[in-house]
Amino acid sequence: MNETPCRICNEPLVPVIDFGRQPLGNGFLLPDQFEDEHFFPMRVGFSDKSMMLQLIDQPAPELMFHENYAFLSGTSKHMEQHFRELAQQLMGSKCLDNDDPFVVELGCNDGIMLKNFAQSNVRHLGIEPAKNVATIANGKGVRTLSEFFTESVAQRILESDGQADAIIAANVLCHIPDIRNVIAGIRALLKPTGVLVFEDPYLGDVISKTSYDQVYDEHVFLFSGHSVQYLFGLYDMELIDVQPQKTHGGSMRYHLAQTGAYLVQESVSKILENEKKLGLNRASSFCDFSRKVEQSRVDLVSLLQDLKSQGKRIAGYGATSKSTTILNYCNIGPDLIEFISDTTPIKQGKFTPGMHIPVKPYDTFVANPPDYAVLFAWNHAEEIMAKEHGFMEGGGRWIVHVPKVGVLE
Ligand code: JHZ
Repeated sequence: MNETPCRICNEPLVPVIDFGRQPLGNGFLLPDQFEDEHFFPMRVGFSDKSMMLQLIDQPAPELMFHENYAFLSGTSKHMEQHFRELAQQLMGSKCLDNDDPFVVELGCNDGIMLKNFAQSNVRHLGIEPAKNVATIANGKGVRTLSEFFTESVAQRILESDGQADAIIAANVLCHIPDIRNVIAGIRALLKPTGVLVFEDPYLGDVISKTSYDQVYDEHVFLFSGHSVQYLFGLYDMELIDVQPQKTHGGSMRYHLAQTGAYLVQESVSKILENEKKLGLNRASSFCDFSRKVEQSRVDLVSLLQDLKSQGKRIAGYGATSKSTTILNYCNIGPDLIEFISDTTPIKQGKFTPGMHIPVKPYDTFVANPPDYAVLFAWNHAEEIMAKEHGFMEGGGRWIVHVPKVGVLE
């Protein structure tokens, strides 16, 4: 047993996997910052009581989310569409069916979702701790406060705007270590008929696809129906619906409300039943996952070394936060991967966290295509394949690591 207690139930955590020393997932940096780079021991633990898979240690939030935060949601066309559809679904839902609905989004990033509410003149408020990203959202006409959402921020919003009909959080709650304080704030801010809709990478997909790259500093929790039900039950809230999503390599959209306020959909019992079969509610089930992760590392490193020994040039596609875990856990550096192409200007010209592989603009990939490209942005595969015919026609090949390491034919 490890001594760090569960952030939800305070019981000791059972360590299930150790990824070793890891840097910040989005800590892209310049050579003069190499020496002071921040590392932390990335171990994952599980509590049989709260059924929550979580990081045992996590760097301070201020180290991860600040005025130079590197990830912008709007870099994917598919994600734009995904959030437009979610906004439309919510605008037609029962909880917003009144004269002056009010919607709050936690971690609204660059306003990718709330801009849809802003364009429809729905009263809204975004909360985004990363200042540079909040400025972009405000620039799009999305009313955004730049701070971390807490119970006391919820009180301030209550005084200025009143209770919310819906609170949304997409790829946000799994980042927050002090989640209990945030849920207390959500509970206070929501109307009795209000609904919380949030989505995050789903533990069931991570386990079934061995997508261990979903574990990095920012993702302190990997949720399941079981852990979400336990956690919100502490605040007299219940799961009323769940909807699996394709985004981020397999996510789950959870709908929650005050206990008894809404009819609970059948989807909830179905997902819980399925999770029991997969063993997502027991620490002992993660031994097999841990073995598969280790095998994935061996397979990826030997594939890259083999190609390199044949004189092939290898690059990466998408300097994702997820790739930070892969590169550091597998100890893959510039000797194996020449550069990683990424469309996000703030990452370009910098080096990847920990392994210091150069990040280059997409033009470099087009002008000087490698023989092989590791698809680090594998969760955007559909969108990327649709626009990258030229790479394969020119003889280029994709290397994937999810669900199994291999070369796409
Ligand atoms: P992408 C981030 O994770 C961080 P990441 C965060 N912690 C989280 O939870 C999820 O997002 C939501 C580039 N790209 O979406 C853009 C191309 O270069 O997998 C991005 O840098 N060309 C908040 O970083 C990266 O790849 C393209 O055609 O793992 C994709 O990052 C496309 C589509 C993307 O999230």
